[in-house]
Amino acid sequence: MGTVEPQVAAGGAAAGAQAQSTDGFGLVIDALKLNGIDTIYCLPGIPVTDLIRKSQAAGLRVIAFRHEQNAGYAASIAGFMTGKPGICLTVSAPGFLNGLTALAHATTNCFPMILVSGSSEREVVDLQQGDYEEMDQLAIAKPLAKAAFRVLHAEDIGVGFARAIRAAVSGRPGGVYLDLPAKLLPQAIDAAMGRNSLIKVVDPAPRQIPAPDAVKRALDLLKGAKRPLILLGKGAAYAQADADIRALVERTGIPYLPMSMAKGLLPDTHELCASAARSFVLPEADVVMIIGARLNWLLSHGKGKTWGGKDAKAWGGQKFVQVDISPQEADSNVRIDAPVVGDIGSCVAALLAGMGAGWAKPPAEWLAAVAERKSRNVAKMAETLARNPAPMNYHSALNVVRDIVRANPDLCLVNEGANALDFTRSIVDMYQPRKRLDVGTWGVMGVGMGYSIAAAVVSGKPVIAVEGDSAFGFSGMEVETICRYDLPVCVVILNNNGVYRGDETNPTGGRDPAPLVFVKDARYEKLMEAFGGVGVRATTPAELRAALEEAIRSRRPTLVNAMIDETAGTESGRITNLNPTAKKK
Ligand code: ADP
Ligand code: TZD
Repeated sequence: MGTVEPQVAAGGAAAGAQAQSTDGFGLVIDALKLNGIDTIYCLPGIPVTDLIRKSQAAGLRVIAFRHEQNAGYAASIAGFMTGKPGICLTVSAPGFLNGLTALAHATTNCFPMILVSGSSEREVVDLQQGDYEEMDQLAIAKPLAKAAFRVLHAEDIGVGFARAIRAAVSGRPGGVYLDLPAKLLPQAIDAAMGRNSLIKVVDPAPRQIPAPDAVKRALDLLKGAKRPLILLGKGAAYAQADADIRALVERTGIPYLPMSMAKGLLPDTHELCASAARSFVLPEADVVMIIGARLNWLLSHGKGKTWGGKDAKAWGGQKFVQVDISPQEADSNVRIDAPVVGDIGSCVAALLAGMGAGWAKPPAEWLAAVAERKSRNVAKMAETLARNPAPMNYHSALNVVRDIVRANPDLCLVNEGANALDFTRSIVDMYQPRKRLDVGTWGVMGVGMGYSIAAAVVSGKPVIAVEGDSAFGFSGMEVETICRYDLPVCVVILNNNGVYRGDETNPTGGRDPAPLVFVKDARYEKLMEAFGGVGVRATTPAELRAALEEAIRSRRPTLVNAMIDETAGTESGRITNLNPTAKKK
């Protein structure tokens, strides 16, 4: 078992008379280590303070946050980046609830994560007698988690973690809740018995091989296509089948569109990348192969005008191949003509094998039409990026970030906001897989600092977080955590003085500000300085560039307050159509 001493577990009971025993603390730590989990994202307090201390003493990397939601988001994205469940550890009731948003987020985004929360005494909770931080946490977590478990006896800790790990990473990954009542942790048991009770999970995410007839059906459909398209989602990025996915795209010669977090799976500058022709290829394609993406709102549910349908609900006439590990995903929005169910690595390998030699590339007219549309849009974008207005706007600021990422393709780019999100996604090219980390399926605000911290911890590489000023506010206090752990995170706030934009006024003329605006010219950079990091206020692209270059060179925690034209944004960014009341501005 490696980490377990001959007599007593790592965090276990004291030496001497009790040398033959271990306890719940030690078993939790050993269960994690035994399964290759080396980091926990947490916030201490009753009843987990000692568990956190002992975890650090036993050699786990312990990252302690200022708010559990951020620790939870960190765990969720660590799960996405590594394929191992990210661990978030919290106290009971309110700490648990703070972590729960991130657990639900992990489940929604198919990220493997385990929320481990201490809880108060079952006897008191079940009789509702008013214990300290009393709450039936297991019942509350269940509908939001892929699975939820409670461990009552120290000898079951091994099983509890094994089940949680399997549930988090097997099949479609998701968030798992593990409830550890306060009384469990100090429970002493015989050390040998404890050791034997631990489980090293064998093959936690077993390969799921697709059926040969399903693979053939998919290939037949693709073969007959005149205008084929491949859609890569974050499931494809998660699967870590990077080389095979690239080979599939290149050998078929089919243009592809990456979803936001699949950017960089192949470099965005790849000649078959059709991002710059998105609004052309979606309605024009006749066969679309979706790999690790869902036809949810982000893809207009596979129908409507985006797909060439004659109205909002109409089918555009495309045929779909869908490669996914979840057999229930097909037909969720439109008919899937060729579902291929299995893990993406196995499915893509089977598709490559099934293609054989002599696969004909798509018709030249299709490739030429895509290329033509692409180059037109790229030229238009280049023109916009070359402008240098005063004050800065999204384009002139993001043109700098784009250059920095091109020069440092292994850095992680965290991104949230509305306009700050949409413009960054379309302007900043990504070159490597799993480097773009953003708001995901919910379009949630608040992931920024938790993601940045985990990205720095997991990758050891610099992180740039491009944040709307509203988005930053949800997790901004974690700049202290960034400074405390001295992480190479550079936060860039695209500051337009408000939510979406900063120029609204109170229509009554009263003293209160309009609900979408913030304090004008807020000095966010001072927040970073307060904890010993570097703060920069940038009003020009040149100042922004210098600050970013220095942050990457020095690896010091940095916050650049990039002042943007307060009239530059659009309400709800690109999803104004989903906002029932937005005026198109
Ligand atoms: P995006 O937001 O990028 O469009 P989604 O989160 O909607 O992506 O979809 C991801 C899909 O990938 C989910 O349907 C999930 O079941 C699937 N998936 C995740 N991991 C794997 C895997 N290893 N193999 C196959 N499918 C996977
Ligand atoms: N709360 C949560 C948790 N998630 C959300 N998505 C929202 C509220 C609503 N919302 C958005 O969808 S974007 C956004 C909010 C509040 C902030 C947009 O302002 P910003 O970015 O300053 O972050 P831009 O660049 O000014 O648009």
